[in-house]
Amino acid sequence: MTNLPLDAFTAELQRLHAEAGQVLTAVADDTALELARVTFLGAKSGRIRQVQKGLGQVAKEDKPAAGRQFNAVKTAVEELFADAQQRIDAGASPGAVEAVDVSLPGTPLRLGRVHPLTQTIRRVAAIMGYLGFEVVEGPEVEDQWHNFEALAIPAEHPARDPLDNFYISVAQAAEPLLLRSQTSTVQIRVMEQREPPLRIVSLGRVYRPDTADATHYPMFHQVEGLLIEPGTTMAHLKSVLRSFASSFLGGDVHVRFRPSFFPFTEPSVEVDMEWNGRWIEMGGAGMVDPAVLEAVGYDPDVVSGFAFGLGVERIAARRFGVADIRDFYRNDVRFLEQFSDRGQV
Ligand code: FA5
Repeated sequence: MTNLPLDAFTAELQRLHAEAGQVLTAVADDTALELARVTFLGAKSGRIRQVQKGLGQVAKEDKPAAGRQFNAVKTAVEELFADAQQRIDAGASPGAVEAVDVSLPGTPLRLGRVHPLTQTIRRVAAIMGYLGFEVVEGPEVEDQWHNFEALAIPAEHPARDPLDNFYISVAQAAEPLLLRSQTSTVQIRVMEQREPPLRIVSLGRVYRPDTADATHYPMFHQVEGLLIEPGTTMAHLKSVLRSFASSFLGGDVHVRFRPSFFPFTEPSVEVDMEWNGRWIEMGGAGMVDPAVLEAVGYDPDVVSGFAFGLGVERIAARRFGVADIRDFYRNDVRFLEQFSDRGQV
C-alpha cells in the first residue's frame, strides 16, 4: 500500500519530535520518564513505532528521503530521553539552566593597554598643550596644493616623484590626489583659514613608499608644530623643542640643530636630541619661508614663524628603548603589554 505522501509523513515526524520535546523537558522523576518511554519508544504501539509503520506507505521513490528523516527524528528523541535521564539523576528540576554560584570569587579580567604610539601621541599633545599649542587635524588624503605647491615644492621637484608618493587617481579629477607624505600640509590648511598669531600642533599618519627597516615604515606618524607671531626667531624654536624634549624624555636633554634644506623653511635644520649619552635625529624644522606665508595670504614683512615636524615612531622608540620601529606594528601582545599606560594622559 503506497498512499502516504512524503509531505504528510514529514509533518507527522515533526509532530512527534515536538511532542517528545514538550514531554521530556517537563518530566521530573523516574516514574514520569518511564511512562514517556512507553508512550514514545514502546515496541508495539509506541509513537515512534506508529510513525515507522507509515514509512511503508510512502511511495518507493520517496522512501530514501523518508527513511533519512525518520532516523534523524528517532535519534533526536533518543537524545531527549538521555538528557532527561541525566537531569533526573543529577537531581535538577525540569527546564533548569546550569546553576551559577554567585558567591564564588570572580576571575580577574585581562585588561588591554593603550598602544605605545597612541600613548606617545597623547603625551606629545599634552606637553605641547602646556606650551600653548592647540591640537588641530588635517585630512590624510590630500591634494597637491597642500602637500606640495603651497609648501614651495614645485612640479619638477624630486619630492613629487610617483616613486616617492602614494598617488590616488580619481575619476574626472583634474589632478591625482595622494596620501599625504608629511603633516606640513596642516600648516597650510590652518594658515589659509586663520589669521596670526597661531600656535598649533598636528599629530597624524603620513605615508611614503619607504622600505620598512629599523627606523622606517611606509606608514608612520608625524607631529607638526607651527608658531606664527611677530618677532619669532630660531631661538624660540630651539627653546620650544628643548622644553618639549625635557618634558617628554625627562631630565636634561640637549637639542642640536644641523643645517639642512626644506623648500618651505629658511633657514632649515635637522633636529637631533641627546639623551642618556646618545644623539638621535628626531625631525626637521626651520623658520617658515616667506614664500609660504605669501601663498596663504600673510604679509612676510609683518609676521614670521617657525615650524617643525618630528617622527612619532622615532621619539617613541627613544623614550621606550625600542630598537626597531617595526615592533610597533607587529601586534605581538608580549611586546605591547610591556608599555604600561597607567598614569598616562
Ligand atoms: C619632513 O617630513 C618635514 N615635513 C619636516 C619639517 C616640518 C621640516 C616643518 C621643516 C618644517 P622629513 O622627511 O625629514 O621631514 O621627515 C621628518 C621625520 O619623520 C624624520 O626625521 C623621521 O623622524 C620621520 N620619518 C621620515 N620617514 C620615515 C619613515 N619612513 N618611517 C618612520 N619615520 C620616518
